[in-house]
Amino acid sequence: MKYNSNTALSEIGITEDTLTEKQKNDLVNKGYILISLAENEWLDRGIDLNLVSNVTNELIEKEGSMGGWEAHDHAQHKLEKGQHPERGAQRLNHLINKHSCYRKIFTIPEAVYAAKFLIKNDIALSQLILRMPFPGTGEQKWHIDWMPRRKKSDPIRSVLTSLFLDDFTKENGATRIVPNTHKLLLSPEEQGLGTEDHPDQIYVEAPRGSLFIYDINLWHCGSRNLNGKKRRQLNINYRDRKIWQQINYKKELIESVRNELSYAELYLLKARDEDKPRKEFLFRHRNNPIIKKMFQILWSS
Ligand SMILES: O=C(O)CCC(=O)C(=O)O
Repeated sequence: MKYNSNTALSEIGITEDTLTEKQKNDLVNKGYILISLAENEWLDRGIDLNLVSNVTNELIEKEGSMGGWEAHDHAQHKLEKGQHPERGAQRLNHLINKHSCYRKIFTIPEAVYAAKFLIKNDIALSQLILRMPFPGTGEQKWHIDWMPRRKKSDPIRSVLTSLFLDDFTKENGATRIVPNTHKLLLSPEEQGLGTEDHPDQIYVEAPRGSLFIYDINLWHCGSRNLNGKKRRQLNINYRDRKIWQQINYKKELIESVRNELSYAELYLLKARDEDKPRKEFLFRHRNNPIIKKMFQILWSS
């Protein structure tokens, strides 16, 4: 039998019961769920939130404006000028290579199950990143993180889980969302929205240790960090396995990390010997209209 995402999930111990029926219904109908876990529950899962938090702070300190550039090769001119990839926010990327405290984060069962459940096709991790808005700034325009669906039958290509490393409040820049917008066939940009308030918006306020899982078609944006308190989230982004990964794990994973990962974990990173490497030239030119169109056709087959 062909090894696929179901095989990998089952080897990692992820079952149909990973999410409740209500959580599954909410993902489909509202476009998101929020799950809060206490510090000791994370420890039981082998994830030490204190360690993750401290290591993340050290990386922020070390990388500064260099942080997060791994996935933004198309805008290298900004890197040369010492700019952050996103003005107003600290980013870090490729965390799996950077410390062992992140290794269990990309296989958090709820994140992986929700991705497979919504995407339906085989999945792979696109990237595991940090985002932290800087004091007094960090607001984003309303957006979705993929091309808008055009037909009701178009598949969901991507699912995002944010693990909150700090309490998220309206004052420190919690994510804003508009529930139920994941089924719309227009992006917020196409509706003319910028950073303004939306009448149906809510702020995703939740304690440190929470998981916010959402369909990437849900209208969302980072809000301004008003009170300057830290607001760090780790974003675990799974995509349809056919689609580009932001990080080419097959190429980038360092040997010592690769040796520690199971076959199922390597499968989820698309980094097994038998996984095809990302085509770097095409990836770099993925926004070229001809290449974009070509891949849209390929992915829809
Ligand atoms: O950090 C947040 O609250 C949302 C970030 C986001 O949507 C993005 O960077 O695309």
